[in-house]
Amino acid sequence: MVFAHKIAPDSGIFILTGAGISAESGVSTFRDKDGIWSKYDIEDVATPEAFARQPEIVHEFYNMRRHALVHDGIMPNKGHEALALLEKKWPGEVLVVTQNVDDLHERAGSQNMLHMHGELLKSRCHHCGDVKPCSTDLDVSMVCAVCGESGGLRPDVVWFGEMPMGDQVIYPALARAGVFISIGTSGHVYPAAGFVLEAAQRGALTIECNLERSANADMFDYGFYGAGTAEIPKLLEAIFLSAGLSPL
Ligand code: BJW
Repeated sequence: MVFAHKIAPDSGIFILTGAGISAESGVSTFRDKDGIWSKYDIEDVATPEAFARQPEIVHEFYNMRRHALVHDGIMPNKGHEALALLEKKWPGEVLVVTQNVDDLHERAGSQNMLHMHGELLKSRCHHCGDVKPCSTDLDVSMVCAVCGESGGLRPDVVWFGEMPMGDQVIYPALARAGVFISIGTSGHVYPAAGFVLEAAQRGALTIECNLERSANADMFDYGFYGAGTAEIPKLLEAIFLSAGLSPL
C-alpha cells in the first residue's frame, strides 16, 4: 500500500502505543473482554485514593504484574521490534510514547521513547519522590533509603487523577510531527486519546493500527486493522514507500 499523501523523508514520526502492542507478548490489556478491568475495579487498585485506603491490595495487584513481567518469559514481539528498526532506519525523528508500564519497547531496542504512564520496574517514594529500579515485590513495611520514611514506596506508575509524565517532550513533538501513529490503544484514556486531534490540527498524517476500530477511529486518515505483529510491519512499509524509500 502507498498512502495518497506523500510523506517527506525527513518528517518526524510520533508513535503512541497502548496495551494492544504488548498483548501478543502475553501482557494483559485493560478494557478487552478478558482484560484487567474485567477482574479488578479501577477504584480499588489504580487511584491515589486506593493506595491511601488499602495499600496492601494495590501492592498485591502490581506485585503480581511485576512478577509476571520479570519471571513469565514475556518478550518483545515483532511489533516492538519493527518500531525499534524504524527508529534506526528512518531519516527523520522517531519518538515512541507508550502508555504501557512494561519494558518491551526498550528491550526491543527503541531508544527515543518515554513512558507517559510510568514504569512497573521502578518504585517511587510518595514522601520524597525518589525513584529507583525495582524488579521485586513492594510492601507497606518498606523504608525509603533516601528519606527514611516507611509505607510510602509505591510503583512509579500514573494512576487515574494523576498527571501523566513527559508532557514537556510530548506536546512539542506532537506539534512538529509529520506523521502520527496510534497503535493498540482503546482511545478511552485522556490525555493520550486527544493526541490524534492535536497532531491532526498541526497537519500531521494520522494512522491507527489496532485489532479493531478504536473509540476515536474516525479521527484518523488511515487504519490498519488486525493483530499488531502483522499490521505494524505493513504500515511501516507503506510509510517508507510513500516517502520514496526502500521498505525496511
Ligand atoms: C490490539 C491487540 C493486538 C488488543 N494488536 N491491537 C479528559 C481530558 C483529560 C483527562 C480526562 C478527561 N476525561 C477524563 C479524564 C481523566 C482520566 C481519564 O481519561 N478517564 C477516562 C477513563 C474517561 N485520565 C486521567 O486521570 C489521567 N490523568 C490526567 O488526565 O491528569 C490530568 C490532571 C491535571 C491536573 C492535575 C492532575 C491531573 C491519568 C490516566 C492514567 C491511566 N492509568 C492506567 C494505569 C497505569 C498503570 C497500570 O498499568 O496499572 O494506564 S489505566 C490503563 O489505561 C493504563 C493504560 O495505559 C491506559 C490505556 O489503556 P489502553 O492502552 O488503551 O488499553 P486497553 O486495554 O483499553 O485497549 C487495548 C487496545 O488494544 C484495544 O483497542 C484493543 O482492540 C487493542 N488490541 N490486542 C493490536 N494484538
